[in-house]
Amino acid sequence: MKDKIALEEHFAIDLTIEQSKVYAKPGVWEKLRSDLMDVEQQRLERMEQSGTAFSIVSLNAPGTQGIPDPAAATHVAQRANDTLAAFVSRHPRQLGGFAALPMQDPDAAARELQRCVRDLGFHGFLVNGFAQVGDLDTIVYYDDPRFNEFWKTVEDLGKPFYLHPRDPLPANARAFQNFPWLGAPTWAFAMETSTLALRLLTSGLFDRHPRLQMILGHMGECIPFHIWRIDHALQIAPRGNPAKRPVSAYLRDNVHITTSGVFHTPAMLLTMLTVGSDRILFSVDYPFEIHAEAAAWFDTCEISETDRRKIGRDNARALFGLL
Ligand code: GRE
Ligand code: ZN
Repeated sequence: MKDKIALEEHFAIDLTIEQSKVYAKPGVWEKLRSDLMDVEQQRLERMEQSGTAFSIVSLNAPGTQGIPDPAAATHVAQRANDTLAAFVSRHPRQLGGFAALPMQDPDAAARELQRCVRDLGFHGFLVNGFAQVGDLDTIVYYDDPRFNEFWKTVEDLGKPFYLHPRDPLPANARAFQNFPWLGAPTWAFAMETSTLALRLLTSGLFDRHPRLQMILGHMGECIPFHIWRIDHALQIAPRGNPAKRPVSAYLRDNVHITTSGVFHTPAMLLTMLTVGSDRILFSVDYPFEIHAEAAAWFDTCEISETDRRKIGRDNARALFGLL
């Protein structure tokens, strides 16, 4: 398929690039580093070679969510967004942007989102798991009441947000101690991100703001596989769950799921059977994953050509209002 749209595609700036070093295998950091810093050269060539016509680009993780000082996080977010906007303005037919936001300061985050959408033409924002605020050991989750006005701004702007993984803090990850190979994309990203997505989905956020649209990567971070059990358990024992509807109902109305980093047909079919092909979108997760591998799988996997068009391109066009 020649004209795919991909939307979990990362870049870095000088102020955030070092955050990704821990994720590079020995000997390949220089390559990952240059692939993250490059937006206009190899990235565009690799897109072209594998039939991705358009990428929505976002800052590397944990990005501004890993910068505890609110003023510093705001500064880095603005720098990243201005840098990305310059790339987009030079390649408007191939590149779009998701904003990085200083979630340490909800008012500043709302203002930066408005600037990015209204002035820079961005398609929404990407936020990583949780934000450290004040110091490295203090965490805020986005269901916190301090974000009430922020979420209202997001809904009013009418743009989706991408909830992207980051590793849990070591204090919240004792089961991973001495097993670093189970961290990051192996397992910790999905466990952490699915938990945080379920916090948002059961917090009442989507009852208060029914037009909000959340995007999850990695084939839904295991939630589609587990959705029957989640609904069933909450029905038998709600234990104070404030959400008005079953989680599966929000999954159908408020969630989109991308193929980033999961190039596996059984997982795709399960996700299609669970949420339908209208809510699934192609993505790569470049440069942590490569376009060639994503395309080799997606372009030939055993789904109908109708579904391939929707997932590869048309659903993203509809969600973001692209031409
Ligand atoms: C990502 O941002 O998607 C990512 C990382 C580190 C390792 C793998 C990965 O930040 O997919
Ligand atoms: Zn990613």
